[in-house]
Amino acid sequence: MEEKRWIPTPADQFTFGLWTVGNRGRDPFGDAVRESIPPTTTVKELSRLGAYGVTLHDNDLVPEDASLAEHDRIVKQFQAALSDYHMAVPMVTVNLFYDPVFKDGALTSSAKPVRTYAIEKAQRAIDLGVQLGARIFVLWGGREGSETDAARDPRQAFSHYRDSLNALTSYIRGSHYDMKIALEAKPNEPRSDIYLPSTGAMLAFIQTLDHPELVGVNPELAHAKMAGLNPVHEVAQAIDAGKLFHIDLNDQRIGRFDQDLRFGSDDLKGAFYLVKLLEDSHYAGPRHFDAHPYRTEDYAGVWDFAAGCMRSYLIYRDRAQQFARDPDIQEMLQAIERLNADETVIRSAEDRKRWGQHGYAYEKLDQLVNELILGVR
Ligand code: GCO
Ligand code: MN
Ligand code: MN
Repeated sequence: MEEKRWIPTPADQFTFGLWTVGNRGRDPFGDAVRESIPPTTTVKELSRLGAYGVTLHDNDLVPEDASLAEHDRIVKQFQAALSDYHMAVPMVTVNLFYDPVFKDGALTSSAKPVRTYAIEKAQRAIDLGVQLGARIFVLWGGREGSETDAARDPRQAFSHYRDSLNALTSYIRGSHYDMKIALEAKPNEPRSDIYLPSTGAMLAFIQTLDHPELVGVNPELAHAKMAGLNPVHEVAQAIDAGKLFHIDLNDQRIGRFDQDLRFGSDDLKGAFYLVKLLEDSHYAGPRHFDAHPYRTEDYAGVWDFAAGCMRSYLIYRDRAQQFARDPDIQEMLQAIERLNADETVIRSAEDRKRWGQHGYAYEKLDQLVNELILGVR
């Protein structure tokens, strides 16, 4: 009976990057364990599982050195698959990190030729996105960082970053595109330190741009955790600023390399509060999974991974709704609210003592929520 609620449909707006299910399991210590999946197959399989759409880097679809004719053929074939399987492309991004040309940065490179090439590559990726119907352009600056600060005054990197982003928003405006940019922060990896390492840093930086209204953020859960931060608070700050343009859902243990684990697979409580936040705030954008199947998996495991991300989201959403209905939890929340609504002004030592001594009963509340998440309530 209840199972029915956990079957994804396009209305849930679940999306996956072509590079996520298509990840071949290569890591710094071992080679690929799976063949690449043709983008049209990904579209078909994800649609079968109930996803709403796919996202892509320019080069996930079209090889960098493709001729114009090849480019058109590949895009046409992909569009046909999208239409056959009723799949959308709400977001595209650009690969400014793989090619050795970007080894010392792309949009922040101190070399003008590299910066110009990066800006033009991003503009072509924006064009491709518009062609596919995308309205969000994610920018993750994987190479925008350093190993040694002897190489560059970081202030110069910010200034190049700003000029490059201004060039992109001016391109979007000049082309009359309905497209917004979402910046994605990550503290490190692949570089020792990446500039603008957190969503908060990006939110501040956006205000210094020519067109801040065209630029928001794409927080990724794993990246906040890599920095030892609470992703729920990061996302909440982005919502508060009206800047949550997109989101990358996955999972991560604090203190590790970028694990890109299946959404909701590791930190059950964190996933619950994140889904609750997105639902409570009526976040209307796609629920985008940016994660990788374990390296141990074959193709069956890849689709188990994708189905697991979506199913987990729906279960957490269900639990969030149950939180709002649970009489014991709600009674406790009301009691806290009554306590906090006290209008007395704290003036005397006695008043302070009273506030200092009363208990908030969060131990009990947290235990109730844990039991709800564990499915025993
Ligand atoms: C990572 C990043 C990427 C970006 C993607 C979009 O850590 O590898 O999360 O997956 O999200 O490249 O540009
Ligand atoms: Mn990541
Ligand atoms: Mn990401």
